[in-house]
Amino acid sequence: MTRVLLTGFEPFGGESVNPSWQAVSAVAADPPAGLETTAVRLPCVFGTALDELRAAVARTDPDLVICVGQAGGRSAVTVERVAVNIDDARIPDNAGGRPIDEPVVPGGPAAYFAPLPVKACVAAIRAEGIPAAVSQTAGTYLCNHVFYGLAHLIATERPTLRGGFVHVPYAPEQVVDRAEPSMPVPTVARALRALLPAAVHTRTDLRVAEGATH
Ligand code: PCA
Repeated sequence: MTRVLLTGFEPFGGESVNPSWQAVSAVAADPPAGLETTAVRLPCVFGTALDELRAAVARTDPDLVICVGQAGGRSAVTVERVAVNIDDARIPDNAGGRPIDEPVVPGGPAAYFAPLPVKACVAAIRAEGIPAAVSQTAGTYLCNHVFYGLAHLIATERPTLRGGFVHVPYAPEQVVDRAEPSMPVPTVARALRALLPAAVHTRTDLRVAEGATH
């Protein structure tokens, strides 16, 4: 049995829900065949979020870790390509912390590519009829923080682990009074269910153009 750890985040920035947690808990309750899936909710707090991720990895000893976060304003499920070694918080975290231009890991490399076949993951989601794309930046807030910390853990301590980060749009209930894109949480959960087997089984990523011109 392949063990999968999924993480989502608690709400932040004045929202009362976070679709990342709603979606990963739905997937863990009804996982794809052959995958033993655990979902963990991370706090939206610098440092603590990474401590809790590391503890969850130690506890569940997974083969694959997919961390998920809300990216308000995006219209597709996006699989992140690169994590950067910087915390630069535009808004305070849920404990009031607001690092500016601090490294996630002092002395760590500037960036890591996701140890994940990102293009095959995107293709698997699209095959379900759900909009998906490769993203070239996970930002510089909590999601990048956790993504970089995961990539660093894999690079330095767990070379056989695969892992990556997926950003998801707002849930419709978050944007009823705003002209912002959204995606129903059951659709996001379906996208994640499609991504997991591709992430586990793809050995060589697809060689298709998914770059950006800006
Ligand atoms: N999204 C934020 C942090 C938590 C979340 O769900 C981000 O993109 O950094």
